Amino acid sequence: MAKVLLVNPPFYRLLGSHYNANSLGIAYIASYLNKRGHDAWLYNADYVSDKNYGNLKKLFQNFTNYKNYFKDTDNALWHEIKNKILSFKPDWVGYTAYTANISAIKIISEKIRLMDSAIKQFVGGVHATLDKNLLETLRFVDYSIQREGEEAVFALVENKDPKTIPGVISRGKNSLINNGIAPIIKDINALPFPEREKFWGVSESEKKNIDVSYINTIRGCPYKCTYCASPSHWDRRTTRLRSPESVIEEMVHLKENYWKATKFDYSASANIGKKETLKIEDNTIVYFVDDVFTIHKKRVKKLLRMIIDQKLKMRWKCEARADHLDEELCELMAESGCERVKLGFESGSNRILENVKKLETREDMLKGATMLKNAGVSFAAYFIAGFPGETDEDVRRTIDFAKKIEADYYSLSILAPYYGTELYDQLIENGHALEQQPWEYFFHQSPKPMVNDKISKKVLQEYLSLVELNKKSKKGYV
Ligand code: B12
Repeated sequence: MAKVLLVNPPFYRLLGSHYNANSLGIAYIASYLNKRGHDAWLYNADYVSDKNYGNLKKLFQNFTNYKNYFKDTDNALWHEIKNKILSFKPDWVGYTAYTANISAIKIISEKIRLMDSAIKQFVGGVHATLDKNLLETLRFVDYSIQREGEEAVFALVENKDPKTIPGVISRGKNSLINNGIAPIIKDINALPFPEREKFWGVSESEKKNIDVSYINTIRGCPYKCTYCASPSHWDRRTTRLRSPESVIEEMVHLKENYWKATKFDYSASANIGKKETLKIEDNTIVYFVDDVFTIHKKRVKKLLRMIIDQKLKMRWKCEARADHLDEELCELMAESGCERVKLGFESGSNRILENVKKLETREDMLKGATMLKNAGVSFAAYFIAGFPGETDEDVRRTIDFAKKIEADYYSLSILAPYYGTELYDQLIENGHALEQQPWEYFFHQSPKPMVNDKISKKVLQEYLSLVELNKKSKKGYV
């Protein structure tokens, strides 16, 4: 039996906040191992036992402090994380990696190797899938795993030869050995539900601070928006959907085992400010973390009908596209307990929407938002400014559109061209030296546009000030 610790690196903590949810990627791997006789735990280095969070504005302002953590590799925070990992006495440590996490993983994995060279370390997740040379950056990490981690990690901890395990990149004598992308897990209904118990470094009473209500029902996304890493992280052609029956089974499991025991009175989120600003009763809300929950209309309607018929009475939220909505779907959403739909509008300018291959127009989006409103479903609007070639005129269209839709919550980002996106590759081709930027800069709370100097400060400020509209919101952040 191998002792395995799967780590979510710190991110929001470095920005002066924290994030207390269960990371599903590593939670899936942990349960897969535990079902097969290993002892796998989750360690969220972004967890803090505190119910007050930074608000979004503060996250923007804390960028300087954030950068300093990476310069000060001897900071107490890094030692705290190293000590937590060592106290588990792991045989294996695995890190989940978005692009923004790579520098943190570098610091932590080096400290672990210096303290105990017998511990084997691996990395997986989005950035590990997309950056085939990641082990050259992470010199103290032994293996990098591409795409789905369950089967590859199981084979690794069973001590199979890494050079023969599909999906694994290992070190050869003179170069890296890439064993290619593994075949997909065809039946994702058959996977065990993600681990929701074994949280390392938190007491039993603190466990109720962890939001375990995230559910993943789809692996992949068939769209090809140029700013999103999903099309290359997951193969667009192999998007897999769990059956409504399997999703219902997980919801019932969640309700019976977790919601009965605890009434959460907090949110897991980094940017809500004080608990009081969370204008909802509690946090027992299922979060469907799929890229686009509504991809398959017939399936999603069936699922919502089952939630209604079985009287689950579980509130839920999801991410969706406005052009998937129709009146029937919106009504089913309302009736089945939808607390919020998160809509990625991105821009109010059709020119920009076309450039980024959103395959939706401002008019489609307005139609979808109106249908949600008519059905009484609350929605959050997600926007991005700072696309290459975007002008003041485009941003003004976004501002105008944002006001028109009267969303219940606004999230306003500035574009970070994520590694692995079509946009990132286009920008490199056009001579942007993005590869010279530190990995930790690739997130959308950066204070100024990374790849656009055309938008005036005034208009950008006007765009960011849309956040003030949230003060009027009846429900606030959900
Ligand atoms: C839910 C979500 C969030 C949530 C929750 C994150 C969390 N801690 O759980 C929130 C809202 C907090 C969030 C925040 C951010 N997110 Co986010 N998020 C997602 C989303 C929509 C789903 C992730 C998920 O749970 N998927 C379901 C599970 C089952 O899949 P999975 O995580 O990919 O895991 C599988 C494999 O990747 C692999 N794997 C994953 N981890 C590991 C680890 C090991 C060791 C191994 C071997 C394998 C492995 O095996 C897993 C099972 O097969 C994805 C989009 C997507 N489809 O992936 C974006 C996504 C991952 N996020 C993204 C980004 C950029 C961010 C932020 C930086 C945004 C920001 N604030 O600026 C932050 C960073 C947070 C952090 N902790 O560092 C990008 C990453 C792109 C990139 N190149 O970095 C994505 C791909 C979205 C996009 N549009 O491109 N995110």
